Amino acid sequence: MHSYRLIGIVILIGVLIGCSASNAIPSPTLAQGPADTITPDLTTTSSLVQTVPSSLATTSATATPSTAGGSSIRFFGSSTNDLDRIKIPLVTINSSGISSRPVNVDRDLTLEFWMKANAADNMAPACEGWYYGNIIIDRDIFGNGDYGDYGIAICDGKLVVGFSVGNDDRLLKGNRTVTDGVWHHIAVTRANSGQVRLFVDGQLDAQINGPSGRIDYRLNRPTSYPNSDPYLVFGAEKHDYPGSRYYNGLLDDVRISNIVRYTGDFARPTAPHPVDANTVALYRFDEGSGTAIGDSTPGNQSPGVLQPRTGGAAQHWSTDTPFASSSAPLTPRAFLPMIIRS
Ligand SMILES: [Ca+2]
Ligand SMILES: [Ca+2]
Repeated sequence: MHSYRLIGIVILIGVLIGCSASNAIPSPTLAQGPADTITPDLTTTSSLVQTVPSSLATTSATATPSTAGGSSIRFFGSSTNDLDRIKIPLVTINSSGISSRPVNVDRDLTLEFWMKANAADNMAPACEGWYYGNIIIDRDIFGNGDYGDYGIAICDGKLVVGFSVGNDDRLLKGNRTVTDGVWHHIAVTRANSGQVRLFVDGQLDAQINGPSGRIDYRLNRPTSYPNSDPYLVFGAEKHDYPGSRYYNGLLDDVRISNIVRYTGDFARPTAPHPVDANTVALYRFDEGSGTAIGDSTPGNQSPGVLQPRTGGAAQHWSTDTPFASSSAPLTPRAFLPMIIRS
């Protein structure tokens, strides 16, 4: 019964296409049909994302990691309970006491990474604090910044970058929309003088005078949040503060440096970030599986851990990278078949 109806529809469409082509008669019905499926309503797509996460997992899990193109990390933006994120300890505790890992940068700093995300998956509105956005990088400590804390998030489709020293909390607001479903190279520089600059694809996007002075995590500081405060976190609000928003998208090749690398526009990189003397941590995310996150600087001194959301680690690995874009789609295109079917 169903197949007969389907065949009938196919024949009908075929006839209509045939008529349209041979007689050049405009067909409003046909013209509107495909257009609706090509440009799905973002709100509708977003609701579909919530209901069919398994298809995303399949896309990532079945992709074969390529040694040539490497891999990136996929965050899903919804999990709490310390999941769906990467955690990198800022300090080491051993028999000789507590010490900083190299990633615990104290003064001049450059954070660079590649991101790919869609607007419908990162809906935080314009904000006056990075902690209200869809958080990509979180080096917060609960409450005031003490020596210092900082974070990078998406608000209204643009990046925001916040630095706090003591109770001096300042926010840089980006201008360019980055949630357009393509890879962007992001660089944030912060000088000990307080100057903060944001570069999108090598172009200066915004700058502010932030608070000056050291911004590292203070060793031996007391904390009620030992499982989140002394960590650098990717893809989540590290404290799972109620109402927080999380980054939903891809992240790759995060390089952290102890200098201000850029003071003006630069050419968008065409290859993964190299390691040099000022690179204090580099996360290539080329492992392709599992939960260990290596630091590609000599000695792997600031490694991290992927905390998968429900469903396991495989769904977090993607072969879609800035340098070898694969067919693995982000969310909207992934759900076209569902929209057509309905
Ligand atoms: Ca804080
Ligand atoms: Ca990579």
